[in-house]
Amino acid sequence: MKRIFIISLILLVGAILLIFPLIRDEKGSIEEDKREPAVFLFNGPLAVIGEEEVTIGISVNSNEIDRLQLIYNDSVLNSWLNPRGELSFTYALGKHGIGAKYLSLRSTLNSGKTVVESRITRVLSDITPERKKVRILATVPHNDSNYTQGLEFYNGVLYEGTGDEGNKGSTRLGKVDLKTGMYGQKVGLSRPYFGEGITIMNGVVYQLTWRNAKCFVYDSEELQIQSEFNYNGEGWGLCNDGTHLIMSDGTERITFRDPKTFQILRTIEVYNNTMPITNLNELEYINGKIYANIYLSDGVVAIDPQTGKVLEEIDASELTRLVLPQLEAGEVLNGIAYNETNNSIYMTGKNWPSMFQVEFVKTY
Ligand SMILES: [Ca+2]
Repeated sequence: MKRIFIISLILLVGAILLIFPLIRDEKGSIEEDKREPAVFLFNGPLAVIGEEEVTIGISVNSNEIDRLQLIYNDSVLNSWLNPRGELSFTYALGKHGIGAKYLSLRSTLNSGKTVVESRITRVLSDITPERKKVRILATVPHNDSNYTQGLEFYNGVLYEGTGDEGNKGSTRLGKVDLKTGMYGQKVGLSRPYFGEGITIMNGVVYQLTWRNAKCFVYDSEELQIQSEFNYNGEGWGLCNDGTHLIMSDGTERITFRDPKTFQILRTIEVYNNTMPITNLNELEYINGKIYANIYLSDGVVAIDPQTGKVLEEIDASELTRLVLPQLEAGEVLNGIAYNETNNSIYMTGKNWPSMFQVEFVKTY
């Protein structure tokens, strides 16, 4: 019994001696990693408004830095050689546009090793959006089995594209009779395609799909498929400014694309003066502004196409209230179409029985 006890004791001491250096090593290495050669003096992400100047504080923890660079996305804002102690740099980050960017410290050590410390920075819009609401000018029928994803006029004719609600192969694209709300000429996409936003430009209809990463291209007269494009990510809303296709993907980002190749030409991030506006859905280009339905809300935002700043926030809850008793879950406001031949705006929602001619008026 005594021998067993002694053997156990020896094994225990042996195990402790074996494990202890491992624990010590692990702790030592963690502490070493924590000590970055240079760090920002603010915690968490940084938020700034528009082109206000912000002072960025930096603490240098190492005497071994040959060169320290302050980098904002791809731009080097400042460099220091053999930096010591605390540093600061004052700059208007909004000069590079609004949205989420990376602010980084790149330390190049005397040994040649490079260490990078990054923080997310959000530059918010410096514009307080104008508050507006809808005023109803007329009510017309809408086909309540149309799960509306795209709505746009072309040469005075209303085109509507739908999604495949319930995975039944019910994606449609067609021309709508405003008097009845029903399709005249129409075509369909079979499963697995789930139709999303549509836009019409130079005699061509573009129809996005939700998660199929494919845009179908039809001629606007006969609605025959001519070609298709592939893209990355989800497809939500689509409109055009007469030159470029403008696309949303459910985030706060909007991409401008070449109508001939579907390649991305530029991107904007949509912000108001407090936050990014995500869930951007069906789109419409009206007199130099992009109007976007915000998915699962009664809100529409008007966006500056150059900067991504929100110019107007429009409350369309009056429309939802009028159709609410007949709605099921998910049958939300979605669809803005501008008829430039008579300067009228129409709005509807998914499976809504009505479509409304509206104007946007200031809220006092
Ligand atoms: Ca539209």
